[in-house]
Amino acid sequence: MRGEICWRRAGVAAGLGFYGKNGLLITGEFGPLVRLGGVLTNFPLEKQVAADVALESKCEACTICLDSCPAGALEPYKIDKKKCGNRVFTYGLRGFSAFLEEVITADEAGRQEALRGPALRELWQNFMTGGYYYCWACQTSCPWGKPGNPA
Ligand code: B12
Ligand code: SF4
Ligand code: SF4
Repeated sequence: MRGEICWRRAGVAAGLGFYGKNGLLITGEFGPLVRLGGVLTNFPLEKQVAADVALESKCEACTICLDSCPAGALEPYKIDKKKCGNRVFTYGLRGFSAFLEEVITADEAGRQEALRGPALRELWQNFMTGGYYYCWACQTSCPWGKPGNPA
C-alpha cells in the first residue's frame, strides 16, 4: 500500500495541478480524472520548478468527495488506506479468495447460488479487463472533473 514514488506529489511539483481534499492530484483540465505515470532517468536534467506550482489547495469549503466516499475513508487531505482498500479491492485478490472459499465450503445449494451470483460476474469482468478497482467515487464526484469546472 505504499509506492516508491508518490506520483501525486510529483504531479503537483511538476505544476500539473493541486492536491485535493480527496488526496488526489487535481488538474485544471480533467480534475482528478487522470492516471499518473512517470519516467525514471539518469539523464543529467536541470532541476526546474514550474512557475505556477499550485501548492495551495483550491478545494475551499467543498466537501463533496468526503461525503461521497462509501467507505467513510476520507478526511480532508487524509485517507484511511485500510478502509479504502477494503472497498476498492472488493473483487481483487481477497474477493477472489473469499469467493473460492465460499464455493469450496458451501453445500450443493450454496455452491449453485454462488456460481450464479453477481460475484463471479464481477470477478470475470475484472479478469477480462485487468481493472479490479471497485470504487471511483472520490474521483467522479469532484466538480473539478466535470464540464464547466471551477478552472
Ligand atoms: C498505494 C496506492 C493506493 C492505496 C493507498 C492510497 C493512498 N492514498 O495512499 C489504495 C489502494 C487505498 C489506493 C486507492 C486509490 N487510488 Co491509489 N495509488 C497508490 C499508489 C500505488 C502509491 C501511493 C503511495 O503510497 N505513495 C507514496 C506514499 C509515501 O504516499 P502517502 O503515504 O500517501 O503520503 C503522501 C501523500 O499524503 C502526499 N501528501 C500529503 N500532503 C500533501 C500535500 C501536497 C501539496 C502534496 C502534493 C502531497 C501531499 O505526500 C505524502 C508523501 O509523498 C499510487 C501510485 C504512485 N506510485 O503514486 C496510486 C494512486 C495515488 N492511486 C490513484 C487512484 C486514482 C486511486 C483510487 C481512486 C482507486 C481507483 N479507482 O483507481 C483510490 C483513491 C484513494 C484516495 N482518495 O487517495 C492514482 C491517483 C491519480 C490522481 N489523480 O491523483 C495514483 C497516482 C495511481 C496512478 N497511476 O495514477 N491507492
Ligand atoms: S476510492 Fe472509494 S473508498 Fe477509496 S477513498 Fe475514494 S471514494 Fe473512498
Ligand atoms: S470534491 Fe471538492 S473537496 Fe473534494 S477534491 Fe474536489 S474540490 Fe476538493
